[in-house]
Amino acid sequence: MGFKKLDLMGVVAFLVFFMTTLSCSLFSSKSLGIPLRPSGNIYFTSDETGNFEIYSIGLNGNPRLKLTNNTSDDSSPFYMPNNRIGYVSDKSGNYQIYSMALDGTDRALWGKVDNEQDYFSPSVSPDGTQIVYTVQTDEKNSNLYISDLDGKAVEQLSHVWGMDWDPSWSPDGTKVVYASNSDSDWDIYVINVVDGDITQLTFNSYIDGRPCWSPDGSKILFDSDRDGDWEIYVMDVDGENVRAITENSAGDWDPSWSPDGKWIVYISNRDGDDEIFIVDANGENQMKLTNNIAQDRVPIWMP
Ligand SMILES: [Ca+2]
Ligand SMILES: [Ca+2]
Ligand SMILES: [Ca+2]
Ligand SMILES: [Ca+2]
Repeated sequence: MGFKKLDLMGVVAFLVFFMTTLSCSLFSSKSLGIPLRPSGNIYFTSDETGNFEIYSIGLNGNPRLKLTNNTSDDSSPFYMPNNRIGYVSDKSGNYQIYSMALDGTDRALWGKVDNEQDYFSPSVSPDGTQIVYTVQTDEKNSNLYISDLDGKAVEQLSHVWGMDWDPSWSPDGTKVVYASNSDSDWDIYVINVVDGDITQLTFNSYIDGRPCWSPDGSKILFDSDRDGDWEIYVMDVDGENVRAITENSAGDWDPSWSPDGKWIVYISNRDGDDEIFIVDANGENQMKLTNNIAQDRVPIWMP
C-alpha cells in the first residue's frame, strides 16, 4: 500500500510538473502576445576590415563569422537554394552575383553575366527556380530582370526609365515588390511577373525603400525618411494601414522578415554607428545583435 501511495503521488507530482513546464514553454508566451524565442542565422555585410565583407551571426549562440575576405566590397546577401547564400561583389571590376556555402566556402560566380554591366539586389523566388535582380545600365537608370537560377532565359521585367531597386517576391511567386524613383522620388511599387502590370503603393515626396514581402503574403515591410529621420514601417499589400515599427530620432533601415514572419531584422544607428537589431512584428522586444564601430548593413534572416 505504502509503495502504491508513493507511486501515485509521484505520478501526480510529475503531471503537475509536466503541465507547468508545458504551459510555460508553449502557452504563456503566446497568451502574452510575445513570439517564441527567435532562431536561425542573420547574414549581413560589415566594413570592419576597411571594405565590406559578408558575415553571419547565429541567434542560438553561434558566433559572428566572417565569410568573405578580400579587398573589394561584398554586399547584398540573399537566400539561395541548396544550402547556399548569394551576394554581390565588385571584385571583377563590376558588381556581379556570387554564391557560396553557408560557411563561406565553395565560392562561385553566378550564372551567365555580362561583364560590362552592374548587377544588384538579387532575390530568389519562393519556389527556388527563378532569380530577380537589378541591372544598372546608366547612372540614372536600372531595370529589373528575371532569369532561371543558372542565369539562362533572361527576361527584362521592368521597362520604365529611372532606378528600380530591391525586388522582393510575393510568397506565391506571382508578384515582386520593389522601390523605384521612376516618378522622380522613391516609392514602393508591385509588378506582376506574368504580365508586367505595375501598381504604385506609396505616393509621397519622401524616400520609401527596401520593401520586403511577408512570408504569409499579407504585409510589406519597408523603410522611409517621411518623419525626418528613417523608420521601419509595415503596410498591407495594397498600401493601406501603414504602421511604424520604430519611432526614434536615429536612422532605422534595411528591414527584412524572419522566415516565420514573427520577427523583423533591421539596422539602426541609434548608438552612433550602424548595428543589427531584431524586433518582433508588433514593434516590441527589441534586441541588439552587433556591437562594434563598423557599419553593419543589409541583414537577411535564414532559417
Ligand atoms: Ca570584401
Ligand atoms: Ca516617395
Ligand atoms: Ca528613426
Ligand atoms: Ca556597428
